[in-house]
Parts: sequence; structure tokens; C-alpha cells
Amino acid sequence: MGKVMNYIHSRLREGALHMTLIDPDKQTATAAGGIAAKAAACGTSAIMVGGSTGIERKGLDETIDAIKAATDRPVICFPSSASGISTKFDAIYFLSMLNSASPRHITGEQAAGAMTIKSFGIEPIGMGYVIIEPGMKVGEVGMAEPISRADTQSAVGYALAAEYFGMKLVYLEAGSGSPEPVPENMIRAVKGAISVPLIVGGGIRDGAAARMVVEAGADIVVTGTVVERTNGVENLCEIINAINSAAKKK
Ligand code: 1GP
Repeated sequence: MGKVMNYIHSRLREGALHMTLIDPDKQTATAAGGIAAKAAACGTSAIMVGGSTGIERKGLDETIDAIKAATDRPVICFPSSASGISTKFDAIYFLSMLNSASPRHITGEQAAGAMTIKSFGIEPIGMGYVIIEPGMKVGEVGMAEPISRADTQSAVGYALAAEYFGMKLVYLEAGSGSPEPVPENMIRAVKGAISVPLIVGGGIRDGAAARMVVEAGADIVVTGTVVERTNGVENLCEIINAINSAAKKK
């Protein structure tokens, strides 16, 4: 097992985790470093870097450098395509958008990027990425056929398929900025069916929502948008505290 996956597993033994998503296109490198420092102080376990649109390489490297200068938490690439991979990442979520209508997002970009990952020596972490309604921008860009919020059975099917493919993580994604997180009963059903760690993200903006997803079974909670807002870091601390206390009760 790679170093970052090992770290994730060892942190998971203490309970559910939080990861902070930073879109390198949305702020300067210095500001990204500031977000990472505050997120780490609140107790985030890793920084994910990615966005739905193309990332310019120089800006990306500067953002990763600023994050690494601010915290020793792993910096994980959360890619939207084969471009935007930097040698500076500690690991990459090698994800397949399982419910995309386009083979490009299931295996195409992955084949295009695999050799880059190997030559850069970045740790790949295989992940089944499943888009739940509304799916937002990532669903659109990835040509997803988002799973209806009522269709728990399909979500379970995709998640279990990911595990059977040998993927190390399953990510249920409502989409960045989603008005609501993934439904509670869907998280519960998926968690009940799989044995790999379950990541849930999209639309989690306060402690109550974070508590709901952890109590339903999420092992890793991802938030992005919350830190882009004024006072966002206070909300982030509230979210991480809620995850920690919900995890203890589980
Ligand atoms: C998006 O799940 C993440 O990929 C985070 O979503 O920006 O809504 O927190 P938010």
C-alpha cells in the first residue's frame, strides 16, 4: 500500500476524516496556502487540489508549493482530466466516473494520464467516482448520468461495482455547490454494502450536514465551497468538530 493510502487507513482507525478541496483556479497561490493552514489548524486530514475546468500548470505548481509550505498534510490531486497533474502531488485519486455516458471519463483520460503518473512517481489511489443528482458542474463536464436522489439501489450497485473492480475508495458526489448533500438513506445503504472507505462530498456547508453524513456512514467528508466564502474557515472548524464528535459516537 502506498504512503498516502496508509496514512488514510491509519487516520480512519480513529474515526471519520475531513478533507479540504481547493480549486487552484479560484484564488492566488498565497490565498490557497492560507486556506490550507487554517484547515490544518482546524484538523483537516488532507488537502485535495482540483477543479472542473483546466488548470494552468505554473499556477498549479505554485498553489501546491504554497499549500506544502503551510501544512504537512498530504496534498492529493483530484483530477478532472489527464492534464493538471504535477510532480509535486503526494498522491492522485485515480478516479473513474463510473456513471458517465462518455468512455473518456470512465477510462479514456485515465489511459492518457497513467504514464505521466508513473513517470512522476505519484501514488495512484484507485477510486470509483459516482455522481448523484444534481451533480452540478462536475456532472456536466463529465457527461454524467447523475443517479436520482431517490435511486438508492443504483448508487449501491455502482459503489459495489467499484469495490469489485478493486478500487480502493468510493466517492459519492452531489457536485460542488450542490444545494443539498447526498441523501442520508443513500449514504447508509452504500456504506452497508461496501467494505472500502466511503467518501461523501458536495453541498456540505455546516456542522449539521457534516454530522448527518458521518452518522449515515461516510468515512471521509469533503468540503470545498465553504472555505471560499467569508468566514468560511469558521464554518470549516465547525464542520470538522462535528465530524470528530459524530465519529466518536459511531
Ligand atoms: C466537490 O464534493 C466536493 O467535488 C466538494 O463540494 O464545494 O459543495 O463543498 P462543495
